[in-house]
Amino acid sequence: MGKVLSQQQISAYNKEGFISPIDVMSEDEALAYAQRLQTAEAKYPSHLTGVNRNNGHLCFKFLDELAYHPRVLDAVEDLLGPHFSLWGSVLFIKEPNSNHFVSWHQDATYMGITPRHFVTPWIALTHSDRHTGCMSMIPGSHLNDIQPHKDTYGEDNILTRGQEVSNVDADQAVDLILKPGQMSLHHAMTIHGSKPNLSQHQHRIGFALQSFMPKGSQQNIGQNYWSPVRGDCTQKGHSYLTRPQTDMDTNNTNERDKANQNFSDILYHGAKIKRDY
Ligand SMILES: O=C(O)CCC(=O)C(=O)O
Repeated sequence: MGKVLSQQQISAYNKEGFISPIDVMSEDEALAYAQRLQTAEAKYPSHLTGVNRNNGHLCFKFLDELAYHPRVLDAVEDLLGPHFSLWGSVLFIKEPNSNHFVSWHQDATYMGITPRHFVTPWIALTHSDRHTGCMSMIPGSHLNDIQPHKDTYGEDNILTRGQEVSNVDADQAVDLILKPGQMSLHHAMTIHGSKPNLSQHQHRIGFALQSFMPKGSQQNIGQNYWSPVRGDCTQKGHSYLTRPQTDMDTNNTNERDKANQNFSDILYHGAKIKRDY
């Protein structure tokens, strides 16, 4: 038994490449976070759209609280051990009745980080189910190597390049149904994707901590900018990002911009087209 995960859940993660659902907070608490997001979007509209849906935890307190939520970190520790850092975060928002989708992909493909044994918690702030476009995972796919990805730049695809693995047997996919306040955990090599939000009224909001990296992980394309999280995170050549004490302090937005430029340089490395997210 780990701090949060049972031995059975840890074994399932190793075998299938994901675990879901895991309770993090109450539904009311999660909806209060969704409300804080809405308030922040109204106050700072350009800071929570496009590229700025990345790394918001570096300049907004409510996203920092989620990134460092003890239940999330305890579950990550159960999988990675006591020493780990956070590379980045992404708000995956699908508006009601939108065509936005995520093609089948493996996170590790363009992140430039080795070894590829890192983990992403995806926290649901609203209902994430078949109707609203939940994530689906291909069990056991993390045990294979990186598959060829085709950059489609599909208009409604929310991945940077619209990168896609072909010939995925969708009949094998497992849908991760989450209530607000629950999370899933997936391995960097697991093939996953999600369909559009068919709901007329509900947003589907997920906050992905992408990803937590065990000590020893190395960035091979861009700068080594990291948020130290637990244990001894010091590594030669790494620079450390600062946590926000208040919302939108200039020092923190500068750090977010620096991290986002680095994100973009890495994720679009060698790409023919660069989009604004
Ligand atoms: O939110 C989604 O639908 C996809 C998210 C995703 O691909 C990820 O967190 O790795």
